[in-house]
Amino acid sequence: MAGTTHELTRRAILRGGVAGLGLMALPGWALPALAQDQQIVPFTDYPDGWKTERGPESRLFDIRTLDAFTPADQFFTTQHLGHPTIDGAAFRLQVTGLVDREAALSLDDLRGLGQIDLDAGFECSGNSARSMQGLASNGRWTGVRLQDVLRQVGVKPNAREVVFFGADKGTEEVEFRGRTYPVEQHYGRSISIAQATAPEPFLATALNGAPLTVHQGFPLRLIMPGWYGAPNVKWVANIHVQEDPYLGKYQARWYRTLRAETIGGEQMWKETAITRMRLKSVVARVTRQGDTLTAHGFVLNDGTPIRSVEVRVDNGPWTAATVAAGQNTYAWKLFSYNWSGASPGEHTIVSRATDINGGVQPTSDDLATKKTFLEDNAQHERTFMIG
Ligand SMILES: Nc1nc2c(c(=O)[nH]1)N[C@H]1C(S)=C(S)[C@@H](COP(=O)(O)O)O[C@H]1N2
Ligand SMILES: [Mo]
Repeated sequence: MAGTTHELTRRAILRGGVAGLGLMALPGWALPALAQDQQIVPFTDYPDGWKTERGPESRLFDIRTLDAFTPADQFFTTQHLGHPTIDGAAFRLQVTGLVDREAALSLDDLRGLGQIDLDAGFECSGNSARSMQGLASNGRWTGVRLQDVLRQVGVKPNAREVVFFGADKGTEEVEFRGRTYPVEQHYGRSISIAQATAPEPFLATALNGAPLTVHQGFPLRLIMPGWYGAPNVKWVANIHVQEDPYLGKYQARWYRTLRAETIGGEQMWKETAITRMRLKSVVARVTRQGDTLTAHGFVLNDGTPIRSVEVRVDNGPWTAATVAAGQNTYAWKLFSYNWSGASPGEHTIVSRATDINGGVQPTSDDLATKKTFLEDNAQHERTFMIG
């Protein structure tokens, strides 16, 4: 396989690790620091010149530095309309539409509703082998439950849909029957009233114990635990409750998947919205200590408990990896796998996850009836070099 051998230094691993989280307590299942006689085994599948920085506002996470939590300055980041600048002291979250009492809530008002922590990871629905799975990260978020905000303002009986508008906006060409209309639009996403009043949706003000960075949506972002990145609206400025479905570009057109499904014995083509994450596991890092090799990786999904992760080296048998117990429902789940006896030269490694409902991570062949590129949760074979 072509490509340069990417060196990842011991220092980069330590820098990327939990050490960066300051006072945060280490969870029992955090990855251990490298031992003195343990080396990083280089992957050979990174394209030439691969780097994490994609521009001032866009970054991939280098999954070789995988740990329980992704430091804020390494958290992957992307958006469509650039970064808005928001003064946290003057900030007011507008809550409007079909509510009993429209409100303008300061950050202190929000904190007063009761703060909790939530461990949640997510990936961009466009994440795949093409970006070396770097559009994924995991964080500890602090904030308030959306249901507590909605209870505060009171939701009217005819409310059906809750729309989240970011402060970010730009001129968009809205296409309609062959013509385009340039209008200024905010990034907007919606969820149903049933989804919005469930316990999970979360308005975060902090990541890993510090206020949100502008990249992650300062001062307020929505976290939909177990969902892809797009619904996790950053810089939330307005929550608007309405009866009609919201059909904005980033809800109704930009984040869709076209795939075949067998319905009543017939193949039907369905376009579905990007919501819950599909089951994915990835081998992120391989280390070596004497004759023992260890692979580490992560699993992301919608929070359904994981039954197993299996690893296959050099097209041998699928063998069970260890998924540590007690990892939080919506966090990414770390797994590890040990083996020995690897000969010098290039090798392959791939993982596949299975959930407790028997859902198995697909191969890329299994995804042949998925025509659009989002939601690519295919097994991702990696190559690495033993010197
Ligand atoms: N306001 C706003 N929120 C947004 C976006 C955006 O363009 N504007 N992009 C979404 C997409 S597509 C992704 S993948 C995630 C990325 O979040 P991150 O930058 O914290 O990783 O933000 C989501 N939230
Ligand atoms: Mo995304």
